[in-house]
Amino acid sequence: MGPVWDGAGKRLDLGRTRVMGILNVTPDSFSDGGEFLSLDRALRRALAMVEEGAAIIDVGGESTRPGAQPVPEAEELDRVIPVIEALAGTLSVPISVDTSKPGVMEAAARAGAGMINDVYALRRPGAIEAARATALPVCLMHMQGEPRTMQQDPRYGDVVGEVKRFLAQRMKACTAAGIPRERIIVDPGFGFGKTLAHNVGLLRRLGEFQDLGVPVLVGISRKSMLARVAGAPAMGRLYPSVAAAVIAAINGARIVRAHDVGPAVEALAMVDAVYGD
Ligand code: 7PM
Repeated sequence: MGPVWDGAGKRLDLGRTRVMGILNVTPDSFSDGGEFLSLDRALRRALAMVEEGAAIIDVGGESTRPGAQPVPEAEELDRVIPVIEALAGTLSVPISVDTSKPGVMEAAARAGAGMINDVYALRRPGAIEAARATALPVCLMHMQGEPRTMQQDPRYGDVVGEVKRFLAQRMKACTAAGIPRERIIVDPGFGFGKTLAHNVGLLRRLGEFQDLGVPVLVGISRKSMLARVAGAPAMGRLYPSVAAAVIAAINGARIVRAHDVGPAVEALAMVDAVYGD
């Protein structure tokens, strides 16, 4: 699997599993205190994650939590673009933008983003064209339904087969629209329209996603499935998050999305020492 390059020329080497640090710029995470204080806090948080070993920072301004309401484009732009601009000029690592909106993709690319992370897998009208125009790598994530209702009775016949088929279809739509497969990353979308059994099945059989022939990204950090397995865990779901990251890496994930970057980086160093080449 070749390395993925970002548009701003910052390299992301996927020769071993890398950690993507999560930077939420939603009002619930960086609330009031004024515009500049929240920008400063976001910058400091991103720098801390890079110091802990993050190879990429994922900036998101639209909460996709189950039951969440959509955010208007103007508000999402106001949240993420100043942060991306500041990070792009400061950080040594590429910046990913977590968005489904074509206008945000284009503005983020102009502001220096190096990757597009879309939980809708570029299904929104105009998203494929916008992503293609940026020439940036894209992460296509699987989701059944939409955030507001996706956790109301999700069903699959064969969850792994269906998620793989969806991702293969989205890859095909992307290549047909002019996004080369060298620029595509796929993600089974843990927690997005899935029961605990679906999530566990996906993690158990994550290795089967290698068949798609592109890097696999996994986001499990702090998700509710961990609490349901570990039972009101101590340390805010940290230990089950790290365990899930290790399982994902052993099963071929090239990028692990994490809130707690340092612990994930240290754990993945063990995976690399034992299983890496
Ligand atoms: C509440 C619940 C807030 C869940 C935020 C979330 C993924 C992602 C998210 C993922 C990719 C979170 C999620 N999850 N992008 N964005 N893969 N590619 O845990 O699993 O941050 S939002």
